[in-house]
Amino acid sequence: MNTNSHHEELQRLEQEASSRAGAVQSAEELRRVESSLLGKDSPFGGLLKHLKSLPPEQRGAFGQAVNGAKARIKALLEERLAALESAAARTEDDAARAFDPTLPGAQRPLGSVHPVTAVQWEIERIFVRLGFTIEAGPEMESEHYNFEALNIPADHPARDMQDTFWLKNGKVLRTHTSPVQVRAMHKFGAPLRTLVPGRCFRYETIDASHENTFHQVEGLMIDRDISIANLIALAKLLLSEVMHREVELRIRPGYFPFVEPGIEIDMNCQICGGKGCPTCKHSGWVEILPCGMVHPNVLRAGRIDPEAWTGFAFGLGLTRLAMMKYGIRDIRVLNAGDLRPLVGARRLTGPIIKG
Ligand code: FA5
Repeated sequence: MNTNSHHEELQRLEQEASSRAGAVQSAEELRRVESSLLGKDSPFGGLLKHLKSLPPEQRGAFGQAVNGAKARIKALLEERLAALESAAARTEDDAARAFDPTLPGAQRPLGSVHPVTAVQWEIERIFVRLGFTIEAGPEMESEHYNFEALNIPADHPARDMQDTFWLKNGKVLRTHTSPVQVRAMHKFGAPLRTLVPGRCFRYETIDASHENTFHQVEGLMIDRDISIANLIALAKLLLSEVMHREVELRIRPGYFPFVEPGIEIDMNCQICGGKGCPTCKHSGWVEILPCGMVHPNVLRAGRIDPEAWTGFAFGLGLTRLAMMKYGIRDIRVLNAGDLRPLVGARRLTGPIIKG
């Protein structure tokens, strides 16, 4: 190659630099172009070798041409870098201007637990604090545990107190959580403190306060010298803690074959404040906590000596308590699968209006 063609090569390099620099879109890409055009392995290396082979009188002019071309390419790349940087700054600026802090934030709907589950967890926390274990039992239950072990033999009229779903295999859908009383006695013996939240089933006519599928929480405490006073104190603590306020209780005699004596603890209706509404059947009171002292026959069925141990049991209407707590007027809402009334449910926080 002669000196003329080397001058052409310099021109070609400048043109290449100009078109490649124009095409790059980032500073990083530009650095790669710079190193391929001006770096160690660039065509300028070959041109410098040629410089050495020239006669001394031509070296000065050719050296100046090479350095001039290099300087122009460098300037061109720097200019392109400045342009890229200011374009990036403009994009950031535009993005910052596009954010309007006065607009309301995006609404992200949050899920929550079902009201019955929320109350169940709250009750579990209270009883775990008091040393109770949490147990579960089968929803498809034997006639033995659902009735016989609870002092309700086949011919006992109390079988009609709870309308039962009988299954083809001779078992029942448990009508209450009480069968787990005897199951827990078999498992743990005495002394015993256990809590059993669970689903129950009854062949009922459905209305605002009756479902065929609902939840109860069974409580059972067996020890030396347990009395009905312990039971009433615990009932008051439980209902007041769940409602986050002092509740009014009404205590009246109740009959259940598996307790003696049996009592019914009612709570003043938190929906109408005791004035009377469809939820409390216009009585101002809601049946919430039937209970009593465990019948000796039930202790015997659980292989516990009734001469040595006494105990109390209760069967809290968990679904009804959740309705009271969240102001849900109709029990059917809880199983209907429509989330809107449940999301709208709020704990009642107003003062209790005495009935
Ligand atoms: C019983 O089920 C007894 N096993 C409770 C018990 C346990 C008594 C231990 C003594 C000792 P009862 O049938 O009353 O009792 O039901 C208990 C509670 O469950 C009621 O007070 C009520 O709050 C709730 N309940 C009963 N039937 C329904 C229903 N169909 N829908 C919603 N809740 C119900």
